[in-house]
Amino acid sequence: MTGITGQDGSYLAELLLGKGYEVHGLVRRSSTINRGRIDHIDSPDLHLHYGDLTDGVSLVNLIREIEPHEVYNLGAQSHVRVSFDMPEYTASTVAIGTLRLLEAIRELGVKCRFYQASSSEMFGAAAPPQHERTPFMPRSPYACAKVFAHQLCQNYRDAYGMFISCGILFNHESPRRGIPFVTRKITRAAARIKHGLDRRLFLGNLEARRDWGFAGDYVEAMWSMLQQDAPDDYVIATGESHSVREVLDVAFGALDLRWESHVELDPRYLRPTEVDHLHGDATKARKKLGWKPRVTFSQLITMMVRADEEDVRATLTGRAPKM
Ligand code: NAP
Ligand code: G4F
Repeated sequence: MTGITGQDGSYLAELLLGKGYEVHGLVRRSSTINRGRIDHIDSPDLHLHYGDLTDGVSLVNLIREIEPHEVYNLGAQSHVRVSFDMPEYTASTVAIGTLRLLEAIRELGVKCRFYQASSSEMFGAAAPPQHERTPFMPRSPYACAKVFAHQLCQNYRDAYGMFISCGILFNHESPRRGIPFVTRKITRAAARIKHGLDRRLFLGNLEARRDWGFAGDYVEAMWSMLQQDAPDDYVIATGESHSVREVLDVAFGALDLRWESHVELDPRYLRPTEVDHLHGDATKARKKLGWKPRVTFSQLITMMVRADEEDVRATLTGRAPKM
C-alpha cells in the first residue's frame, strides 16, 4: 500500500489486518517520524518499508521483494490548493508516481490486483450529480494529474489485461483528516475556540459544495472493488452535498457557538480555479458492490468535533493529543 501514513491508508490498514492480511506499507523518509495515524496498530502482520512515489527504483525493489497480491495506490500530494503552488511535484507523485508503480508491476510480471485512488476532483466543472460516465473537467493541477493516472489505469487494464480498479471517491473525512482540509480545519478550530485556545478562523470560499462521507466507510469500498470477478471503475459518494457554510453550522452548533463571531474570510485560501459543486451518484457501487455509506453528514462533523475536543482536553492537561 502506498499512502499508509495518510487518513485512508490508516483505515485501510486496520481493515485489511482485521481480515487476516499481511500488510506492507510504503513510508517516506522524513527528518521526524510521521506515523501518528498508524502508531496504535500493534500487529506482526504490518510491515513498513522506506520508498517514495517519486523514486521508481524504490518501487521496483519493493514490488520485487514483496510480490503483493493486492496493491492499493493511495499515496499522493493530495491538497488541491497546494497543487497550484507545487504543480510539478503534484504531477510527479500523483500522475507519474502511478505510472512508475504500474510499470514496476508490469515489468516484473507480478500478478496482482491494483486499486487506484481516483478523485471526484476530476469532474471539476462538470454539472452535478456526477457518475462514472460524467466527462472530466479538471480545475487544478491535482485534478489534471488524477485524470492522467485514472486514464493510464484504464489504458493498462485494456492494453495489458491487468486487474486495475479505480475508485472515484468523493470527499471523505474523519478525525484523522489532515488539518489543512476544510472540515478538519473547521472542527479543530471550533474545539479550540470553545476551550479558549483560539479566537478566530480564517477561511476561503464558504459557498463551495461537497459530497462529504466518512473515510471508514469508504475504505470498505476500496477493498470490495478488488474482490470482484472483473476490474471496473466506481463512484463512491453519499449522494448528498453540503456547503462549507453548513459544515460551520454543524461544527460550531455542536459546541453552542456562533461561527459568525469567529470566522473571517482570507483570500489566501481562495483557489485560482474553484470546483463549485461535487455531488456523487453511487448507484453502480450500491448495485454491484452492495456498498452504501453508514455515517451521515451531521454525524461525521459531530464525530470530528468531539475528537478534536478530546485533543484539546489532552493539550490542556499536558497529555499528547491523538492527531
Ligand atoms: P492524505 O491523508 O493526504 O495521505 C496522503 C498519503 O500519501 C500520505 O501517506 C503521504 O505520506 C503519502 N505521500 C505523499 N507524497 C508521497 C510520495 N512522494 N511518495 C509516497 N507517498 C507519498 O490523503 P488521503 O485523504 O488519505 O487520500 C488517499 C488518496 O485518495 C490520495 O491519493 C488522495 O489524492 C485520494 N483521494 C482522497 C479523497 C479524500 O477526500 N480524502 C477523495 C478522493 C481521492 P506522508 O504521511 O509522509 O505525507
Ligand atoms: O477540504 P478541501 O481542501 O477539499 P477538496 O479541495 O475538495 O479536495 C479534497 O477532496 C478531493 C475529492 O473531491 C480529494 F481528491 C482531494 O485529495 C482532497 O482530499 O476543500 C473543500 C472546499 C473547497 O471548495 C475549498 O475552496 O472548501 C473550500 N474552502 C474554503 N475555505 C477551503 C477553505 N478549503 C481549505 N482546504 N481551506 C480553507 O480555508
